[in-house]
Amino acid sequence: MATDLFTVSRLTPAGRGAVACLAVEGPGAAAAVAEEVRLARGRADAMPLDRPALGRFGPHGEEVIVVRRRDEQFEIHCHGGPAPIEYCIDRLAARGGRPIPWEQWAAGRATTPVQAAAFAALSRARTERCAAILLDQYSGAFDRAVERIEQLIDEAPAEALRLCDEIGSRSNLGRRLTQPWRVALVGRPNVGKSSLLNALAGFSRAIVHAAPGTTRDLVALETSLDGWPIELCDTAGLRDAEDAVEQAGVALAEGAAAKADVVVLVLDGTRPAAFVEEQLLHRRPDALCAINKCDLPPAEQPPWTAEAKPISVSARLSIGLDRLTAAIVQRFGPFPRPGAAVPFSEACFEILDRLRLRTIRAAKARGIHIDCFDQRSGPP
Ligand SMILES: Nc1nc2c(ncn2[C@@H]2O[C@H](COP(=O)(O)OP(=O)(O)OP(=O)(O)O)[C@@H](O)[C@H]2O)c(=O)[nH]1
Ligand SMILES: [Mg+2]
Repeated sequence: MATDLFTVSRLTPAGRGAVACLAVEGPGAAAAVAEEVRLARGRADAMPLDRPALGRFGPHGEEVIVVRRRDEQFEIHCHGGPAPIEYCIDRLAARGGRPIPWEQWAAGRATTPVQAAAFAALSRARTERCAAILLDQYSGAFDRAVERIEQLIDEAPAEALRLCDEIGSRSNLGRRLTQPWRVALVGRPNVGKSSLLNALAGFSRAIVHAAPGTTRDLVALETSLDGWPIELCDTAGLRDAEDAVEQAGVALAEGAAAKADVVVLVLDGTRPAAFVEEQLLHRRPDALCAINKCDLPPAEQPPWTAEAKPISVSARLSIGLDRLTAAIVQRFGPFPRPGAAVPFSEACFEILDRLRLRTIRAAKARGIHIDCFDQRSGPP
């Protein structure tokens, strides 16, 4: 039986990519590659480093490019479809290679677990802005901050705790580097929620119609606003519906509003405020209010109360969308300065929690009073 000598990892996504890259590394890699690949000239276990060579893999003669990176470290570039990839991996596995996921391959090269996690997260970054923040963490921003806090725990626990809190305040933002922020558009029927979704997205995704009650289901799309990944969700108009399907739609709308990071209550500027809108604001006092149809003459009593600072928009004419976008993005919190530590994974959150707890204990042991603790860490 073949023994576990080296690892084989597919570094490129599955699917019909033009070329797939396999990393073959560890004791026995050179011998296995030499057995499987016939090069145009010479043998793979005698190849010079970093010189790509054309070859044929296995009895089927899959056309490959082989690069030797170190003595026992190879890259094999084969066709990107699932069949050639599986063929190459299976044959190397039969020679003792252990297939591992690319995340594990990456973790083996990282200097810290946070760096490995940042590398994996980078592949799931939704926008350039998210990737830049994750790249900072990959380059050590979070690890350096942890080191600094550890230095401060005994000599300056209050400062250590302040740093924990400062970094912890970016946790939600950190979670959204690989998952979009959820923004829900809610409001009465016919106020223009679907029109606003389409206007913000820049294309027609949801049906718009003059008849109230047009949208019944949730209509979600992924987009980016000001460089942040957003899941924008259009919902059924809130009203006491008689029809069962519409009632189900209203229940879904309420669920979407409850789960959203930002709720945009869309109002119709040509009609006075309604009870259902006040109710929603009561439940989500943090909702942003967008008064739509500002291209039409306003109602005598605009649907508004002064405290909520409504934003006038026209979905039809794309007026006020920049202001609305800015207000939505502002709800995500301050953008971290370049190089700032941002916790982005459960492991980061746990590290922060542990540091916090250690700081509080250290302060207590030295009789230093620190008067703050949060729910994650619990009381000292
Ligand atoms: N003048 C004007 N009309 C608008 C504007 N936005 C939407 N409308 C019109 O308002 C009507 C309803 O628009 P929708 O976007 O379907 O409204 P909705 O809130 O999604 O409605 P429901 O799905 O029924 O809840 C349509 O006739 C739109 O053309 C706007 O900014 N200005
Ligand atoms: Mg609609």
